[in-house]
Formats: sequence, structure tokens, C-alpha cells
Amino acid sequence: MSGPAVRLPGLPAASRCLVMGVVNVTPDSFSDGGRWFGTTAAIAHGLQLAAEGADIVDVGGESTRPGAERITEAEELARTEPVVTALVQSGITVSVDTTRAVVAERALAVGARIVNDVSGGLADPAMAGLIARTGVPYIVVHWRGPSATMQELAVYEDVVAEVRDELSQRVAALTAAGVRPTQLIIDPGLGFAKLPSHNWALLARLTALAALDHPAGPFPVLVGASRKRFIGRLLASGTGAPRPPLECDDATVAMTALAAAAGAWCVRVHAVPGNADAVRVAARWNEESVHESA
Ligand code: PMM
Repeated sequence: MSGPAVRLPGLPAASRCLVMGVVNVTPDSFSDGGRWFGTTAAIAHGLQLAAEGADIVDVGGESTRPGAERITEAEELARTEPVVTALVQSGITVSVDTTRAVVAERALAVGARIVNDVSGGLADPAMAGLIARTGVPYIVVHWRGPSATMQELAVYEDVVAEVRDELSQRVAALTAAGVRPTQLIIDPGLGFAKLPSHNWALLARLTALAALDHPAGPFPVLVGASRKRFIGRLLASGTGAPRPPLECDDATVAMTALAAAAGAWCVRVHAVPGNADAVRVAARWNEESVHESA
């Protein structure tokens, strides 16, 4: 992987894996059950995540849980824009989690610095042009289709090779539209058209994935494992009941330590403090491994 030291346009150079805190301005997200739905609650939560050590706060207005139906563009704008505006005004580095170019454009206009697109540009043909024009860092997530039907698309012969090929195709399409490779961060899209076994295979091969099939690789990698269902399944009780998402934060910290030690650029998490500690532990650990191999 290119590791955390990578430079992205408009962002300070990082000496360790970054922590992205999540603000879902939605009534129905799987990971936090709609606790931050409403402008005031969402802003307060974003401020808290930053105070706890989040380097970036990711603001999203549309739930991507499996089976979720889409909301209108107007609704998504009404949910995200005031929250992005307030967090930017407080000096926070904000990313906007959206698949719609219009929502991304409005967020950038009020000061968001990163676009996080779980469809990797596939959901909205206008997204590539916006990213090329604005030059901002863009998170390209592996995606095969909308949330309503994505689990039917979780069919792979070799998940690592296929995700790598499909992300390589997205990077080729984006650069053909004028996006510079230095703007791009890639993301395996854990849980997006993936079964638990697919997610684990991808996590174990992050370095292979980061190279992609592209001359500009390796790319910085973002890992979004926090509170996801496959962690809950791993930690299921004796009766087979999955561990609820809000009880998966300790396991998320373990995933963060492993991802950061493997060279991830950023982890996207719901609870910041433990993960902020984990990235520091991994950075110190890796520093020593560099000395050892020198
Ligand atoms: N997962 C969710 C939403 N946005 N963005 C990126 N880059 N990577 C992810 O894995 C990702 C994402 C799923 O929703 P959640 O907010 O409930 O975890």
C-alpha cells in the first residue's frame, strides 16, 4: 500500500493512519439506529467526534443499509448541507458521503474537502466531471448496485481479483474523465454486495488490492469496517444471534489496529477514542518495523 504518508490535494500530510468519524444524518442507519437524525443532534455529534480525535468527519444523509430505498435529492440536501456548513465553520475537515454530484457540489461549495462516494462514480454520471473540475480527494468505493438489491450481487469466484479489477476499471473511467490519480483513495466497500467471507478475504489482502491494475498505484486505502454486520456475525452468541452493532466497537478497534498496521490511509469509524488510540499504536509499531528492516 502507499501507506498513510501519502499527500492528497488540500489535506495536510499524515504521519499515521487517519481516523474518519461518521455522522449519519439518517433515521435508519444500521450502525447507529438514527441517533443523529436532525440537524442539531448531527452537528453536536460531529463536534464531539472531532473533539475526541477524528481527523475527518464524514457527513451522509442517505442510508446505505442493505435493502434501503433511496431518498430524494432535496431531502438529502436538507439533511447534509446545514451539518456540513456548521462543522466546516468550526474548522473541521469534512467529507461528504453521497453518490449524487449535486449533493457533493453543494457540500464542496460550503467547504467540504473530500467526496466519499460509495458507488465509486457509478450511481451518477455527473460525479466524475465534478471531481475532475474541483480537484478534491475522492473516495472510490467498490460497488455493484443500489442498496435495495446489492446483496443479490454478492457473487464472486475470486473476490479479491474481481474487486481489484472492478476498482481498476473505475479508476480508468475516472482518469479518462479528467480526474488526476493523485486525487483518488480506494475502498473495498465492505458489506456492499459482499458476504462476510468476502469481507474477510478483502481485509486480509489490502496490500494486493491497493496496487490495482493501474500504473499510478498503489493507491491510499480507506477501510470502513466499523460496526458492520460481518463483525456482529463473527462475535455471535452461543445461540447464533449476531452481536448488535453498538456492541461491536471493541472489535472495530482491533480491526483498526490491523488495518493501520497493514498500511491503510484511513479508517471510517462510529466511535472515535479507541480507534484514535489504535492508529497511534500501529504507527509506533510500524516505525519500529521500518528500523528493523533497515
Ligand atoms: N460504509 C457505509 C457508508 N459509507 N463510505 C466508505 N468510504 N466506506 C464504507 O465502507 C462505507 C461508507 C455504511 O454505512 P454506516 O455509516 O452505517 O457504516
